Amino acid sequence: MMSAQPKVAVRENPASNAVSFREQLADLNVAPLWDVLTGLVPAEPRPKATPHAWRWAVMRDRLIESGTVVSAEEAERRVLMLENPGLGGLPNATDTIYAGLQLILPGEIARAHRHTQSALRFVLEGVGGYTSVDGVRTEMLRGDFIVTPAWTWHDHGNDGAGPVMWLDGLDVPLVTFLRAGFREEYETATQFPRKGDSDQVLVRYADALLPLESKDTGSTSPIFNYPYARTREVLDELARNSDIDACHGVNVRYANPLTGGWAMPTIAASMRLIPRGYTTEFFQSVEGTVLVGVEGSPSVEIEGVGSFDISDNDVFVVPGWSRWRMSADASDDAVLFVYSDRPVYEKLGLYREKRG
Ligand code: GTQ
Repeated sequence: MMSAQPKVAVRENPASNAVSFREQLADLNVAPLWDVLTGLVPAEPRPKATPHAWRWAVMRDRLIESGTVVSAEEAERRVLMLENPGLGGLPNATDTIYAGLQLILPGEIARAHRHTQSALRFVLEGVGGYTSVDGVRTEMLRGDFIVTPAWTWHDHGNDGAGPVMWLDGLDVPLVTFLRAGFREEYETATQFPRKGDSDQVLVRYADALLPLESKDTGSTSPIFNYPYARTREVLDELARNSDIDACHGVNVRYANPLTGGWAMPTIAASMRLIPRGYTTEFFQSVEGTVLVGVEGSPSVEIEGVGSFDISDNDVFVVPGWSRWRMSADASDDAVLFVYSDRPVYEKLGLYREKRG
């Protein structure tokens, strides 16, 4: 849209009147690009997030304590958000991804709602937890990767005897940036009627048995629980029988069986096995990455920063465009869960990586 304003030729004259000129501009809600050009259009990305580890040994106690501070019913979702120290109090773990630790106690229900943000759950601890997605229920066991697609009804509960805790990964910062957030409450705390169990979903889609007339290429995988027991078995098999990826170790990515693409439209998730004594090559990519320790004693080295030892259920953030590599100590294979918003970059033609 062209404005009807006359075009004024502005000649910069810093010596005499640059300050007042800037003041005039500010009054007009405009600003000179030449002050900020190299920041606005940088030579390479400069994420604000810093490398950071949230230690399970510390976080677990605080999460359990949160159970005495607020009930799941009061909180709707009892979550401690992981705020990257480089981001000045934003509820983001990387510059562009949200992560939180959620607790649900025996007998509690986190009531049903839906929102346009997509969520993943990576289960850290506990037995008896479940989540329902559009009426289909799945149990939550440690290491399971669970998807809550955008705008699907979901409630969580705990039929067990102890606390259940997991990591939430959401595309909240992206949806906030795009001003595309919507949320609705379900009429009741849990969803009725129940429409079956995730096992049936898994059997059908994981065995590539699709309806004859299905044209569904849903942007989110119809499989919404990828159980750790199966993932671990596949990693073991790959470790025995295939070449290791120099940067990613033995790896599997969680795929949408309808498309072969990522399981979620905005988030890429994968599991890595680093054989004992192995160190990967350096890897660098634009997106920030969240890692969770699952087994063994991996460490992550970020070039120019240092090495971080990762214990079980520690959550670690590698900022975008860092050069980083993983290693496993000499005594145990290490397993790490990894997620990022790589699909967003890919879809926009912004994805870049460097190996080695
Ligand atoms: O479980 O639905 O960490 O709506 C943040 C927002 C979890 C959830 C979060 C949510 C949820």
